[in-house]
Amino acid sequence: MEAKKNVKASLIAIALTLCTAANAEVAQGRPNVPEFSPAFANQTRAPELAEAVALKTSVIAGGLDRPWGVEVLPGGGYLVTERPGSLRVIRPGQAMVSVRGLPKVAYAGQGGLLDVALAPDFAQSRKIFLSYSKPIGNNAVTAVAAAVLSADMTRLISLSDIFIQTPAMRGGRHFGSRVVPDGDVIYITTGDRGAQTPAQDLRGTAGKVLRIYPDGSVPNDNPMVGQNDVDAAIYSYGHRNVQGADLNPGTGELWTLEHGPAGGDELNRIKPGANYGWPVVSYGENYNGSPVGTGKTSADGVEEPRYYWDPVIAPSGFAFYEGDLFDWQGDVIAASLNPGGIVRLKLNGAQVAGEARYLGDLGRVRDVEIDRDGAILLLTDDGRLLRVTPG
Ligand SMILES: [Ca+2]
Repeated sequence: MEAKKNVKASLIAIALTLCTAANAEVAQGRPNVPEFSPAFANQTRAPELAEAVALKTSVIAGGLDRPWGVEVLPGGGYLVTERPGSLRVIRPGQAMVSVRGLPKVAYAGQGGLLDVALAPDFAQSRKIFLSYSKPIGNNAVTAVAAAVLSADMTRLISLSDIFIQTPAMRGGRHFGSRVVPDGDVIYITTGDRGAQTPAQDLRGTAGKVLRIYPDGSVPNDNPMVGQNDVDAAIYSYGHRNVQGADLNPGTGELWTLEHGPAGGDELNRIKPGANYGWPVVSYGENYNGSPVGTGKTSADGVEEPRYYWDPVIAPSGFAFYEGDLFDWQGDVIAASLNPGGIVRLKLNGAQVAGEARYLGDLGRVRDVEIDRDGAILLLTDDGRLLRVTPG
């Protein structure tokens, strides 16, 4: 009887251990701000996704100079930006082409040529969008140019700026940015230029998500149209430095990733007109250990991040997975600059259900895209364009 009881107790102990293991978070460092707690379950340190995954990486191209953004061409091949100011056409088995006619960029600090995006009708129009830090006197701004890529893909035609951030500021920090076309409109993400307060100033476009037409004009149904002393291109505000953005394939909504300070990287679901809190509230603290803003994580009228990281993953680009090679439909696949590799989040509606991290040995990953066959494309800071497939 006693022995039977002990067996039962052991089984319960084993079951509890398995339970604990199944609910354990991804291995990571101690939080910068241990006194902060999430606003809802799984807003941070969600259970580690348990399934065994083997990944194979293959190199499409190497020797790139600080690559930043990648797009898949509908006819095969890739467009890759290099932050010093080059746009490359990469086609397997062919020599890399450097596209002529690029805008002059302010290549300093985090600035330079940033994202590239294809217009939804690229196959017919050959229109592309480039975001970059634009020099204005001794200052710089985040700007977005539209251009037509010549049929032979050697030069840009009819290059013109369709967005120029205001105000122009000094320094090389926090330019964002990503460009996400969505039907007739495009979303542009920016950063606070390291100055914090511009993110809450609705007269300017630093620290915002913007929504404009491809000709630069503002849609009549933007959330702040008709308000005084407000830039009507603003779609959401209170962002620190947004370097990841994609459309959720399940809902069509824009989701973003932004860099926090020490702790407080955020995954956000973007709602029109909403305030995302920076620099009033944050799940992180300033690098010198002082509190951000009110020192609180939440405030009335501020949207909660759908997920946050402390310590940070330093997220750059991300893509929602859509494809047939992985059973990861609708998962967030994010580039991590630190600790590096990629971070996967499984969603359950607008909540995170689990987190996993892969390929940390790649070091700093700058952008993520999904290839035509469902492979995951990665750009690394050390100059490689990689394809990731099941191992
Ligand atoms: Ca926030």
